[in-house]
Amino acid sequence: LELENGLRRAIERDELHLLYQPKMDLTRGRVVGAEALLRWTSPHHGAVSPAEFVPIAEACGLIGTIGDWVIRRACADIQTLEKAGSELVPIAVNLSPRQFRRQDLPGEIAAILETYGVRSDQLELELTESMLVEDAETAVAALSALKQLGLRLSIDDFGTGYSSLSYLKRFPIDYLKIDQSFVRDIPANSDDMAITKAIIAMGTSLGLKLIAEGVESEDQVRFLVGNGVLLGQGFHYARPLDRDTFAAFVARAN
Ligand code: G
Ligand code: G
Ligand code: MN
Ligand code: NA
Repeated sequence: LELENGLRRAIERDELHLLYQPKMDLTRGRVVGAEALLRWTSPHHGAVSPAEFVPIAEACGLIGTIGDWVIRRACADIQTLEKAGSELVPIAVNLSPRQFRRQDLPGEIAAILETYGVRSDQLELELTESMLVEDAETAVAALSALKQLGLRLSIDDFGTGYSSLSYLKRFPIDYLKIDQSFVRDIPANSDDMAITKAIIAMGTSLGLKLIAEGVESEDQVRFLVGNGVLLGQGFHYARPLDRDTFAAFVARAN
């Protein structure tokens, strides 16, 4: 409850911010995008992880406000980077389950894009697999509306949510993000390598682009590239960076 009250004031007190983790082309070392990651620095609790406060925000009804703030801030940052003459790459924001279920989400996002003069293909949405499996029919319709806006769509944490293959085929998505739990113990864990290969085979056969999360070593890069994964993100390349440090990273890499 204390966290909940703190969270209620977090936006007006300017305690939220976004960091950007580069998404890399593994073979060329170029930045092809970024994932926006929400951070809350509470004066009472210090740094609180979104893994902890997003579920609280969902439960107490604050997620609408916070989710809107994230999309707004990401678009404002894209506008700032464009004005500064930086090379633009698509920026991905994570959606929470309740945010995704809102009927007016496409309209809301369209209005924000318009406000900041951001093209729809510069914004990407990351949805977790578990958000899509509960009610796959409704998910197909909701995804289609977002896709029609021209947004890029990714399935995050892929491999952890038990998607049925028949639905995966019908989701109008662009990228599968291989969950970092499978990447972490490559090359030591042969089960994880087998699972990763199976995910790659499935994604490829469905015409999806694959991106690996949690890439921390050169060995992992070699395994991934050797098996056809051309994109990745992780501490091997960069931690989540503030906007201007991210822009400097892009300028250096690209
Ligand atoms: O960046 P970090 O490892 O602390 O993220 C922890 C979890 O919080 C991850 O699952 C990530 O997807 C999620 N997360 C980060 N930023 C956001 C956000 O803006 N919205 C939502 N819904 N989840 C986020
Ligand atoms: O659920 P999602 O994939 O959105 O979670 C992203 C989270 O993963 C972020 O909190 C980010 O800080 C974290 N992360 C990003 N790269 C790495 C990495 O290479 N290793 C680890 N352990 N975590 C990472
Ligand atoms: Mn994500
Ligand atoms: Na993930």
